[in-house]
Amino acid sequence: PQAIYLSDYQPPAYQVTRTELTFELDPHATRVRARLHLERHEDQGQGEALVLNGEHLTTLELAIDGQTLKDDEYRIENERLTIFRVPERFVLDTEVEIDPAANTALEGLYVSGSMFCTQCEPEGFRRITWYPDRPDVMATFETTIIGDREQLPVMLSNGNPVEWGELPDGRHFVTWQDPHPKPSYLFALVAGELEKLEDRFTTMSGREVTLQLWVEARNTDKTEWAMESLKRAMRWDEQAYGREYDLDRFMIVAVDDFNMGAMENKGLNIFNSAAVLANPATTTDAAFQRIDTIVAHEYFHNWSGNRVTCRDWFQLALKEGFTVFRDQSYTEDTQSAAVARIQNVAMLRTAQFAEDAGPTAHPVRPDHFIEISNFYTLTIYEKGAEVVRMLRNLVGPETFRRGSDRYFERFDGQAVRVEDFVATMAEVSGLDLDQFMRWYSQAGTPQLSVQGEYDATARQYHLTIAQHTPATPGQPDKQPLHIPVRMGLLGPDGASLELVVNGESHGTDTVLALQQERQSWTFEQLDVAPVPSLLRGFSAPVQLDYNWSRDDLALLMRFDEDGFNRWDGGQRLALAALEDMMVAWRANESMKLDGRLIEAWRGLLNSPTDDRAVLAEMLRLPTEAWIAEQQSVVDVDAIHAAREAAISQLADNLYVDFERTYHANQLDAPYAPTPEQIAARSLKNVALGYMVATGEREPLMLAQAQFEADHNMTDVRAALTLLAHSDASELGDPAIRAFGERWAHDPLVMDQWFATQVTRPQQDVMERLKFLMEHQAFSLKNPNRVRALIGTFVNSNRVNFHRIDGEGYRLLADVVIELNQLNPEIAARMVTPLTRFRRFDEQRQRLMRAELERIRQEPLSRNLYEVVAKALA
Ligand code: HT7
Ligand code: ZN
Repeated sequence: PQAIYLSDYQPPAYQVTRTELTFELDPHATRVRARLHLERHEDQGQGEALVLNGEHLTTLELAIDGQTLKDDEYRIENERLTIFRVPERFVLDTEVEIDPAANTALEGLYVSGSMFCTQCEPEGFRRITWYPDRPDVMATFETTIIGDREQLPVMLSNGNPVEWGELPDGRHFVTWQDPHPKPSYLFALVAGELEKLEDRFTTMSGREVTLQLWVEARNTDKTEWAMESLKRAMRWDEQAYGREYDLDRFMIVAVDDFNMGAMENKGLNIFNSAAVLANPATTTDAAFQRIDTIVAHEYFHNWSGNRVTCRDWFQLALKEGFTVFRDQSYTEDTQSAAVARIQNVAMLRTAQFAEDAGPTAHPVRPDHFIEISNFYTLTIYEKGAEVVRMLRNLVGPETFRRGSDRYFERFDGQAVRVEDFVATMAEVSGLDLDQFMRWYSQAGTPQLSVQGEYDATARQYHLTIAQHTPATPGQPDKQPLHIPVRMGLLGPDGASLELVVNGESHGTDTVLALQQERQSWTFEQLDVAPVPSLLRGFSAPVQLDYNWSRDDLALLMRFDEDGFNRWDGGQRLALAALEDMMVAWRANESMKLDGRLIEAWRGLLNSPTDDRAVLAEMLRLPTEAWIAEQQSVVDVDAIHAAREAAISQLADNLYVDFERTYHANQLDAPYAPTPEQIAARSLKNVALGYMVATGEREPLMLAQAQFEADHNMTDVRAALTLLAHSDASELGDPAIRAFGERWAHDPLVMDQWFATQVTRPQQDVMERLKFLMEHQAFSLKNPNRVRALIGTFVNSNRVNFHRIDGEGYRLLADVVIELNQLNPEIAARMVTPLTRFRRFDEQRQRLMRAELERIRQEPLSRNLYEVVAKALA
């Protein structure tokens, strides 16, 4: 397969101004007639051939201005239709047949259960009809859908329905018009037996919008939360960005088979049912929050993505990074801001940093790819959002808002580039953002090495920061970046110290602009050696190295005025303590947890707090994945052993504190996914987890009682996990059985059942996994099932996936080989853990590499080929 380069970009030779589609739906033989109104681009000379994309199409008819094309007037080759000579302005009619029921890749038009649905981003539309399938071709769409009246009573597409009626042979039709010119990737069609929840929203200028959430009948009791989220997001976007909705109706549809979370098609968002359906009995707090975020994210795309779209797919972060930043800000404004930031950063600096350090590392704006759907990555989304956050922090919130207003106004209806966004911010702020642009072109996580020196005589503190971005594939040398480092200084008593530079006070919190490879700052008028609080709020996506003592970390954890750094201080202190324990484990000595951590946690558990959500986060030890990120050679077994030992020693030492916390956070009120209730449940269940870790019987009985009380899925799932992961099989096995029987009818709950079982740390989990792969509720064809069972095992049960006999690697490779045939996008995602083999010891490296080699022997999809080839390069 060939790579495509950003530097080869050429504007389209022809624009489609209007697209008329007619679908005659049939599971195995859908007919698609397309009438495209085309115009030659004014810069193109005559004689430019028309080239259209098409895949898996059976072509039945091709005609220009009503004249059927002769065989020597066109060529179909390499998934392209080339028509040699076309007029300056013309109408192209095509008719093709496609097979949606055989489409297991879930790109283009496919069948999910009894529904028809589409996924066109990034290049799925070419599986529906011949088209210039690229985002800089924008047309208005009129779509007529014809289908069986009984089986497909509801037939939806973008925009507004303008005509409908009955047809002979039990069929009916409906025509939809979308007045907003859009690229083909935003096209959508859904048809099936669906029911709706309907609501209304009055926009800020007083327009009435009909909101509809379409689901299959069995899911009508799970729609209210997403509708509330949608209205909240619509209001927030008006207030925070001045963005108003622009059609008379906004529709969301839930489908069971979907490769990602959801899709922002104009006026007709299609959602993975796991990303939209919720009720208290079936859905955990974490899932409620995730749904809220995704509903908001897709809605926000209406402006950041749809009204202003991307010129080409290299610019993907223009819409995704910005929209993730917008959804993060929404969550920070509507939930616990500190926890939202902590959770996002925890994910970024484990999973995204790992991506940036691995064989598939790429810049936020890549400059080449083989398969664009491999680039819906944490780097594009999450690092892309961090880059926008840095921009906002550099220019300030008011200027940023002026910049975004100007960006939306100036580029409305256009397909643009990252430069257009950054240049608008430079223009409104007057800042020079040229160096800042390197964040978009350089891959890899910058490493900051910080040194502090206190000069008692001069009463000065010198802070020196050096930056270095490691080499990544294809980018051996890096240039210094423009890095905002928010910081403060603490006195030995924890008080925030005034920051005086060149005689000028900056209060207790300032931002240092690091632009050179090495830079120093001097803080004056300091009577004591300060403890630096660095990178407050995680002001830049970098790896920070500073040699804090453990006492310093305990101080930051207790007193830092920045909530994020209080959490981070605790994580770093715990990491240091865990490192001691790993050393002891390797030497076969007993692992003793540093008493300072225990005392720091005792302090936390005993001081009054008004933010229980943050407290719950602070009481979680660093994850195995983050600990692994800190090691040059990942020692899976030592990490697991040390972490388990630390949990049990914290539990033994702080039992009464956890017990008190558990009881103090019981709720009487009916379930609601409010920030206050979520915080209480989170804290209560963290405490119960530690209580169970003592190995005592009593907390297990509390877990069993909580499971049986069946109050809400958050509590039930937390209790089930504790029971199922314990050695007390007489409690765990019946709970697993009861849960499986009760929820056998609900695939989204069965996904939780799968995930709970395959995260069991004991070695018997592999047999359980193989058994569950044969379970009737499991199917390799459904991405949610694959993620819940296989994905959870390989990503969240590290100690068993990385078993030294290679059994985990073999199992994953077998699954990936099967998925390669069924669903290449999912295959390429699932193989990720194997591609990180260079991080492990020699024996594991050999085993993982052997599995990658075995995969490489197969006839590979472009998706999987690209990832495996990069890993083995
Ligand atoms: N913009 C959407 C991308 C998407 C997607 C990409 C590849 C394969 C399947 C997909 N489904 C949705 C999702 C979003 O960021 O909102
Ligand atoms: Zn998105």
